[in-house]
Amino acid sequence: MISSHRNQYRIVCSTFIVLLVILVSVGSVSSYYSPVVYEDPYEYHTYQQMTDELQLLADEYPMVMRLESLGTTYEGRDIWVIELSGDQQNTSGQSGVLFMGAHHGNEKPSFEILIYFINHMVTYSQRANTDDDGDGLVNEDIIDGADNDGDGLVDEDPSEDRVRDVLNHTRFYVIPMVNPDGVEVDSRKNRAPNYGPYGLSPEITSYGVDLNRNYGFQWFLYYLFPLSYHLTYYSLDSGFNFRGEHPFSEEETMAVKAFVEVHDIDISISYHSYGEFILFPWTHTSLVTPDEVVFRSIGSNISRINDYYLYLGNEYVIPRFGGTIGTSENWLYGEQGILSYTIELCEHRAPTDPVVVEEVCRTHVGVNLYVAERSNTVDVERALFPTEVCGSFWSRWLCGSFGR
Ligand SMILES: [Ca+2]
Ligand SMILES: [Ca+2]
Ligand SMILES: [Ca+2]
Ligand SMILES: [Ca+2]
Ligand SMILES: [Zn+2]
Repeated sequence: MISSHRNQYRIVCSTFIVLLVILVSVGSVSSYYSPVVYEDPYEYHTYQQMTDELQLLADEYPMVMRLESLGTTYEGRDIWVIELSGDQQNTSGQSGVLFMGAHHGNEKPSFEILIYFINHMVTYSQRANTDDDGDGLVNEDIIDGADNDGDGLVDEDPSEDRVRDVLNHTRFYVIPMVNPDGVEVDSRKNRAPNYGPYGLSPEITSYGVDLNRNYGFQWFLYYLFPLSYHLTYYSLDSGFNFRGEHPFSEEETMAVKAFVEVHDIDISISYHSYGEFILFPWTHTSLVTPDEVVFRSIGSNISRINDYYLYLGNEYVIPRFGGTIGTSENWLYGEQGILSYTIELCEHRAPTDPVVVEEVCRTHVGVNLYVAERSNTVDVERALFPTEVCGSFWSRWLCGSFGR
């Protein structure tokens, strides 16, 4: 009896050990073969990494790309502008588009998608039509947000010819980091010192201006309607949204202004994060602009590509008086007549999932290409479809010469 008990005990023990060994080996085998579940967080470019990369690309692709500095920031960094065109000599007969990122330095996807875009444009412009996904078809699924060939993958075989064609008809100006000082320290504002709300203090009171409140368009409305336009809030120099001492008080906004004033630009997009929505003027009133029809048409097509929400001018969460003064969008349209959009990328300010970042980058190559194609015809469209703006007395006050 004793020995049979012992035998049973041995059998149970050895079975247990065998099971344990099987479990451990299966476990290790399966973890060896299973796809990697955890990925390292996405690493956004630093200012220096971007600068190095842009310089390399400009050296490698001089036939389509030029790199220039618009000037330097308070901390001495160059504000880079990249010009992309199929014809570097001749600018006549081409339309122009402007893309900007990182007015707010902590909104990383806004510059990342533009660095990706520049890479895409230069490499695709220089190579033969390629079957990118290796399915035997060439360029069957261009970047337009749709699965054109119905294989379950979206935008997997972008067209090289499309890039060449766009570059022959359009001149691109890309300012990936308007606010490199802010990017460097992950700050919304730039890094210049403030001397009180109006620059009257003898000592430094705080640092940084919200560059997307510093553009000069209809600032007098702050004083006419101080409560509606939250004068005290936007003039608090230590605040998150400080507008600056006066319009264009900052190196960065001055640099953008000087550049825009001497270039022909038809459409612009200023990228921010986050929220997944699209805005167009006005940002300081719910009145619509004389270009509402064209604004809506382009905006809804952008929305079809990136699946973001398009806010219509007259449904803004903005009362007729009130909203935001000093945005790039308002100045680009109101003073320069450029069809200007703001796109808030992503569900989070700086997503860390590489798959999410890759997708937003790729999708916005499609948005940028679409806008460039459309820029070839907007002059004619704007003349054909003017919008009658109601309330002309107030619109003239609120919107300057554009409030026809
Ligand atoms: Ca291709
Ligand atoms: Ca293919
Ligand atoms: Ca597909
Ligand atoms: Ca597609
Ligand atoms: Zn922003």
